[in-house]
Amino acid sequence: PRNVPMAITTWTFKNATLRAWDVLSNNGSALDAIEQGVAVCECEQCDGTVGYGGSPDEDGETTLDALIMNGKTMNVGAVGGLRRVKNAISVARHVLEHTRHSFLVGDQATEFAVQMGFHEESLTTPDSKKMWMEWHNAKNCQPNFWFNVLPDPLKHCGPYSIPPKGGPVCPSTTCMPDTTTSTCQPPKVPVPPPCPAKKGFPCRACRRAAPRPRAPRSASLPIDRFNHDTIGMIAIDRKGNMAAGTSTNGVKFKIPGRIGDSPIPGSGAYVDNEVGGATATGDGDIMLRFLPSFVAVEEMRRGAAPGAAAAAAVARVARYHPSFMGAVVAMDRHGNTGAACHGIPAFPYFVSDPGNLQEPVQMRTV
Ligand code: SD4
Repeated sequence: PRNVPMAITTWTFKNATLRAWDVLSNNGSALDAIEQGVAVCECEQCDGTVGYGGSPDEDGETTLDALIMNGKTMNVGAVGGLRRVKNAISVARHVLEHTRHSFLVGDQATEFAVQMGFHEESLTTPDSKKMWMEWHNAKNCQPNFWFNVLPDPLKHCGPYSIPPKGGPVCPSTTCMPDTTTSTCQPPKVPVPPPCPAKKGFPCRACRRAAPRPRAPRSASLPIDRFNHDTIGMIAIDRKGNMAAGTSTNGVKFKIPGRIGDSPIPGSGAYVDNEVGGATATGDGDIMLRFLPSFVAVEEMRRGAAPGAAAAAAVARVARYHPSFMGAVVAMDRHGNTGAACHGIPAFPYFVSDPGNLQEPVQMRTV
């Protein structure tokens, strides 16, 4: 192996990379480097998009997603929608090492964390409260209902093509055949009552008063896009063992319960000692459908260099979603690194520099 040990991190998260480097250069394991490096960002609330006090959901709560993967055993520990516990990456490591499972979510992930000795506390801060209040007041209730739903969700219904006996075959499960007129009709969804525009009215209660029309699969959320700065990290230690991990508080004003790409193995990160690792950041609702980290690792398995592998993974997503925003970083088992991005002017990432004791980590850009 050439550039070993080595760590690589998404975005400008220098302190996290320095911590990982510290662990690795003191003969620590790749798993420890990932856990401790990522934990730095969780404590520092890197860019407000990692850790507590950032990206409140529609209800104002911050929840955390994290993943850690061991490239030697191909085992995974992950948490999704973790509530009221700050150390998401460490809880994920506990899932990895103290359970036979891979992924715990929501309140039960919290319960597990508490049983493991983690401290339970609110993840809301004055900043996240203010951010949520401003958003909430600006929406004035009614638009809030529709906030995460595409306009005209029912327009999906189109005309049927072959009218068989007994009524038309309708093109989607949301369309109902009308045998009298031989047309496809949208289902009769009760129109949500407008919320009274009263200050402080609980929008969520209003939203629940009527069923939420389902957004079509192609929905791209009209949210404040690219509030995306998940930390993703890949490390290789002196023994040649590799690990990868991610941690994020997701996207701002998401529907409570939404989980993005970051904690999904193969999507947020993936690593295999025999090949290398990759991690992704960006528009998680789209990216998770394409498992870009898995794709990048498999590209490297087929012989691609890390940069080309990352580019192939990004290109796969872009083929279907030309306006998506995201990036993939990759590192092979020899410590060679590369990255690719799409839909953003530039994507910075940090790489440790084993040969340079003065500046042990360096920022690069694609
Ligand atoms: C998500 N992918 O939850 C995460 C957010 C993110 O950079 O940026 N990633 O969609």
